[in-house]
Amino acid sequence: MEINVIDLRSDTVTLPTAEMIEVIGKAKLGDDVYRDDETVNQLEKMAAELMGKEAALFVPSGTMGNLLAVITHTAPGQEVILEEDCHIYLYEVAGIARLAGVQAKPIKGIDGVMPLDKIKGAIRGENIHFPETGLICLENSHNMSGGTVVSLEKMKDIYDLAKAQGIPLHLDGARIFNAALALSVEAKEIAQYCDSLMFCLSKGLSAPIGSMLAGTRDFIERARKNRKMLGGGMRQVGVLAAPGIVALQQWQQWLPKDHENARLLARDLNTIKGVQVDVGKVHTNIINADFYGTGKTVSFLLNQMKDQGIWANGKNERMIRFVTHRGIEEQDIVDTIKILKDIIEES
Ligand code: TLP
Repeated sequence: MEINVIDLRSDTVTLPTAEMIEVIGKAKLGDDVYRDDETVNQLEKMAAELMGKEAALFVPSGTMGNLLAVITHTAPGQEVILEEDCHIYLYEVAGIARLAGVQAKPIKGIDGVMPLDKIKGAIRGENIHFPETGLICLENSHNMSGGTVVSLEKMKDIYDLAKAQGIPLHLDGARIFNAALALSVEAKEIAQYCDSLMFCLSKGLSAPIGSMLAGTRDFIERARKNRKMLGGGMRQVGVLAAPGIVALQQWQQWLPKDHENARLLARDLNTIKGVQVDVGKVHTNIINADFYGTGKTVSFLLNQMKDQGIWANGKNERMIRFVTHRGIEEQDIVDTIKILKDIIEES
C-alpha cells in the first residue's frame, strides 16, 4: 500500500506552482554574464526594490549568497562575528574559512539574537596580535532557534553599533518574508538595518531554485565578479528567474497559512504525553519540539514516523524540527498528531 507522505523536513521541499512552471517556457532569455537576460534583470530590479537596496544579484543558493557577502565585505585574515547557531557557521561547510579566508567569532545568542554587549566585547581593538573585525552577520528569522524573529529594535541596535564601529553588517534573511509577516512589516523595514542581505526564493516562497543578494550598487558589482570567480556566472538563467518573479508576486497567498499551520502543530504537539513545545516561540513556520519526556530516542521516533509517512529532521538528541510550507494542509497537521500519538502513547 502506498502511504501518503507528510513532508515536514523543510520548506526547501516545496514544489513550484503551476504558474511558475508555465512562466519558465515563456521567459525572455539572454546570456546573463553579458547581462542580456531580461528576466534576470527584472528579478534583480524587483528584489532590490522590495528590499530598499540599490541593487541585487541572482545566485543559485542561499549558501552562495552568504558566501559572496562574506567574500565581498571582508579581506582574508579578518574576523566575522556571528551567532553560534547560525546557518553560516553551522551549515555552510566552513566556506567562509576556506573560500573567504576569514575566522569566525561565534557568540551565544538568545533565541538567535546576539546580546549587544557581547557583540561590543567581541569587536577587536588595535593590537599587534589581533585580526581585524571585518563583518557582523545576523539571521532573521533564525532557523535553529525555531524560526524565531529578531525585532526591528534589536536589529537597529546592532546595526547602529556596527555603523559606529565602521563594520559592515550582513543579514542572512533566507526567510525574511516569514520574519516580515510575523513582525507585520514590509521586508525592507527589516532590510534597512543591514548593509547587505541574502534571501531565498526556494524555501517557503516555493520557487524551484535561487536566492538573491542585495546591497549597494558598488557592493553588488563586486559580488557579481566574485560570483563569476566561484563559477556562478550563469547564462540563459531567466528560466530560473521567471519562477522567482512569480514567487515574489504571490508569496502572500500562502505564507500566512504556513504560520497558522505551525501554530496549530505546536499547540497540538503539546497535547501528546511527554512532548513539549514553547508555543510563544513559534513565530513563523518552524517548530522545535522536545521529545525527551516521551522516554523515546529521536532516532527511534524519526524511524517510526518515516514508516508511517511523517518526515521530519532531528535537531539534536532530544529535539525534532518540523517545518510547515505550501505543501502542508491543515488535515496533514491533524494526521501528524494522530500518528505521533499512536507511536508515543501506544508503544
Ligand atoms: N536551510 C536548510 C538546511 O540547509 C538546513 C533548511 O532546511 O532549513 N540560511 C538559512 C537560515 C537557511 O535555513 C538555509 C537553508 C540557508 C541559508 C542556505 O540556503 P540554500 O539551501 O539555498 O543554500
